[in-house]
Amino acid sequence: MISVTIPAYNEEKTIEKCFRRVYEVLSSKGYNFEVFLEQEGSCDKTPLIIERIAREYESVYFLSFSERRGKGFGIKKCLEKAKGDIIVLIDADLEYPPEKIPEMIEKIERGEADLVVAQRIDVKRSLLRKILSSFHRLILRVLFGKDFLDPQSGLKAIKSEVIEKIWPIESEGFEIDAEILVKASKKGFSISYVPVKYVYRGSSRVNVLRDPFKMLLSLVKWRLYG
Ligand SMILES: Nc1nc2c(ncn2[C@@H]2O[C@H](COP(=O)(O)OP(=O)(O)O)[C@@H](O)[C@H]2O)c(=O)[nH]1
Ligand SMILES: [Mg+2]
Repeated sequence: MISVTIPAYNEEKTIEKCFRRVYEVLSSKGYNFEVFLEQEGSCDKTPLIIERIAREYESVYFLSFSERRGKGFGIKKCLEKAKGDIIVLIDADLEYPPEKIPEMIEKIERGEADLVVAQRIDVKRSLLRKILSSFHRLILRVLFGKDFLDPQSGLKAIKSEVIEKIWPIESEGFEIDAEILVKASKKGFSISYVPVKYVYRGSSRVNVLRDPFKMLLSLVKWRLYG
């Protein structure tokens, strides 16, 4: 069983397309799967769309909260309910191709990794985002002695055992991606990467002043206190 979690904030333009592509690719491979569509505080049609989709499909659930708390909060709410042996996290904005998911799942099924990260290649982003993400990767290497090739990637497949062993996850915001990698790696789980073509949509909700600072503080805290 595969559990897919799709956290969203104001994603009315892409959430349905993203869901349909996830659904198509997993159905076509014959997987037994469930999907969690989650949103908080969206002021567009995202809440209505996810509710409608969940009514339409079996094993598709929606989680909706009125106040925005963050991507990490959303993912954790889905993880609390997920029953799968493998958990897939994918952003709702279609920057990552859902068609890559089976290859990632198969790597885990073949025992080649406990956690598979979609590594973005040829990334077209603003210079500031590029600098920030290189800096983030460098800090991770300095603090944890390991090079996580794409720590902020929004597409991952994770053995559920990994989540059980690193639970409770504390991050409410974008720090959740690094938290999962750092804590999984500290517990000795293996991480592997598959290259993906990333389509930058230019509509990031990352606040380039506040979020990198929060991420840095979290990294220092995990280094000091585990
Ligand atoms: N649940 C939830 N999801 C969020 C929030 N902020 C962003 N997201 C979702 O998290 C994913 C990644 O966010 P995005 O802004 O695209 O970040 P980036 O791609 O890393 O620049 C997307 O699916 C967003 O809709 C939030 O506050 N709550
Ligand atoms: Mg994005």
